[in-house]
Amino acid sequence: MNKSKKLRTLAGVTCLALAGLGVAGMASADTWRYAHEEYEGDVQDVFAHKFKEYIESNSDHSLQIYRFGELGESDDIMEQTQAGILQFVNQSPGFTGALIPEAQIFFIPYLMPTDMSTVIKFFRESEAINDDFVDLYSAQGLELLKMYPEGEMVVTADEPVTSPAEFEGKKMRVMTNPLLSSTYEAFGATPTPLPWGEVYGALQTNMIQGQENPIFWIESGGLYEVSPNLIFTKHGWFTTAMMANQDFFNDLSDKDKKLVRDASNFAFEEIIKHIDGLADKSLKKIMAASEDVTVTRLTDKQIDKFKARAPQVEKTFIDMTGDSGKELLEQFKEDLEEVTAN
Ligand code: 6CS
Repeated sequence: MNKSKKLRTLAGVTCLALAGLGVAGMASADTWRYAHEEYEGDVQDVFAHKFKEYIESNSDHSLQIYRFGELGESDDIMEQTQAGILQFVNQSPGFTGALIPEAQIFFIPYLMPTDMSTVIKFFRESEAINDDFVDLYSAQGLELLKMYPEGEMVVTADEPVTSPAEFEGKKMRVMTNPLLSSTYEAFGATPTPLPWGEVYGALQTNMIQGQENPIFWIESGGLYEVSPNLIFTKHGWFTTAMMANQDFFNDLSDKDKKLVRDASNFAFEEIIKHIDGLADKSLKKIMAASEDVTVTRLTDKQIDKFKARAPQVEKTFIDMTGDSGKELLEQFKEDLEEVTAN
């Protein structure tokens, strides 16, 4: 080997050695995968991108986000997270009933308050949300990072419905959890559980005559085109949950665990700002896009008829979940009393 070649080889070896030292002395920069259930610009997508923004501005890690349909339905992304293929997933309790029956608590009608600031206070402060649910998800290998509200539930149907009697004979799509079926049975309708991907087509072909969702989703998914009568029943809020595969989370350094928790808190605060006024904006867009849309806001008297059916759903929830569900419900109610009292 001539002298200059020897020098070049030596420089190469030194660079490699330094690079090796660098790697040993630094935390590795990983790419984490995160899937959610919605489309570009929807609430879960905004949450995911705020989470990504925080992670990428405060570490060398990066986040790859997958939206609805890119990796399958909600059940598919949950399976992939439990298998460790994905590190993070956003799955709504509406689809988590088979895995965690207690998650169906959000489908007991008229349990949640209707005004947004109380709902947000509840999500921030509730022991049931921030402690009890963490344990329930943990038993399924999942590190629950945040539960957050997306918007008030609004029913859409082929005609304006104002009473349980008017729901009779209507097949209403519900997310795939048995308690939500009980709610719509109690409301007088025929519940039809379907994954999201089948809802628009089923409404279009009149296989079903209605469904429920927050207004932003009725707008973004174009549901008003095929189910134009919007009914404000005030019976609940669409809630969702963001979590990590627990083995992955447990293996993170303390610094990265903190990073992930801080990123979840940051995304939560951003989403609260994002959903403020979103329903009104979305309703305006719907009204501008279609002349067929009707809006029915049930009166207190009309709501009372639906509310009267809630205790039977609460009983079904306890039958389905036993002592664990009963305790959760008690805590939930205690937390609600606290946030409404102050
Ligand atoms: O109704 C559904 O299935 C969907 N609704 C919302 C607001 N988000 C995702 C979910 O799949």
